[in-house]
Amino acid sequence: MARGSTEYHVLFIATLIRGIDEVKLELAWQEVQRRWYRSGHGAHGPDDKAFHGRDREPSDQRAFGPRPHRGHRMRPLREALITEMNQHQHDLGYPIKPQKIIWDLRTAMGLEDIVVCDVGAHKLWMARMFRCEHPNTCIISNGFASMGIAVPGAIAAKFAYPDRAVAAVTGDAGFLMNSQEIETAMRFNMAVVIVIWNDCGYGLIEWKQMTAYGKTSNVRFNNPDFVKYAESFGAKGYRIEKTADLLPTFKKALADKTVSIIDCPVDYGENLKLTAKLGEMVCPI
Ligand SMILES: Cc1ncc(C[n+]2csc(CCOP(=O)(O)OP(=O)(O)O)c2C)c(N)n1
Ligand SMILES: [Mg+2]
Repeated sequence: MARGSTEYHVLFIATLIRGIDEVKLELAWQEVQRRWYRSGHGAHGPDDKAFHGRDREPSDQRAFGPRPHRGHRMRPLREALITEMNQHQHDLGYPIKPQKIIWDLRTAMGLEDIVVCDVGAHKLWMARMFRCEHPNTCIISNGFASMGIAVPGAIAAKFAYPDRAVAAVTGDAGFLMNSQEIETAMRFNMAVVIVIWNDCGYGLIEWKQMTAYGKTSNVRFNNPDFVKYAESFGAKGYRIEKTADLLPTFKKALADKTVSIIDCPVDYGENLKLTAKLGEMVCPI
């Protein structure tokens, strides 16, 4: 099975369950999709024409799942996202904008390196903007969307791909849910970089509360000193005090042969700006 012809989630499962026959896995996945569509569900939902301004794919194509690059239909969307990303290349605002964190991380990491993303506002930004050139290089906790996956997930990814650099991208709350696993990574001498988007809050919940009610409630908290916390495990800790330090810190941490924890203050003022922008946007495809 050619890697490039396969959907991300199929390969994700295939690479996690190593040794499994990938052809069988593809067939099983196609069967799951066939049943899904037959049961009346669909990737696009009933208003597909209204949403995309055109008819759905022929059913035989849908049965085999979406193929994002077929006919270059997604190219305008991809180009729009790249243009958006490029705007923040030199943005030195502090706290750091989500787009700039993603820009610098993407720049510092190799295209075959792996990012495992947690759940929260940072995930929405990563899912929109972290540019992937290879399947399974950005693994995101969707579905039940459990917080706390990024740190143990990054350790698992490093076990599976010891030759690739691996980073966990996580909110401060999600990090604190499973940060004890730093001990595991240290015990196995694993080089993993943990990037904490620090907003001292449940950023996504705050975002939703603002959108729904125009005010927030019980979403703020205090954090420990993440540098000292890292050091207490024997890991390296960095606090980004100015935006210009971000890219060099990513590079340094990715080259380190140990666990590095990067405390990265984030400007979630961008969240509601994104909501407003998306409300005005017309789908480019
Ligand atoms: C285990 C679990 N508990 C609660 C939630 C609901 N939830 C989704 S995002 C979120 C806040 C995440 O905060 P943080 O990790 O700091 O990320 P941020 O949104 O600030 O980027 C919560 C509570 C969840 N998805 N998983
Ligand atoms: Mg947070």
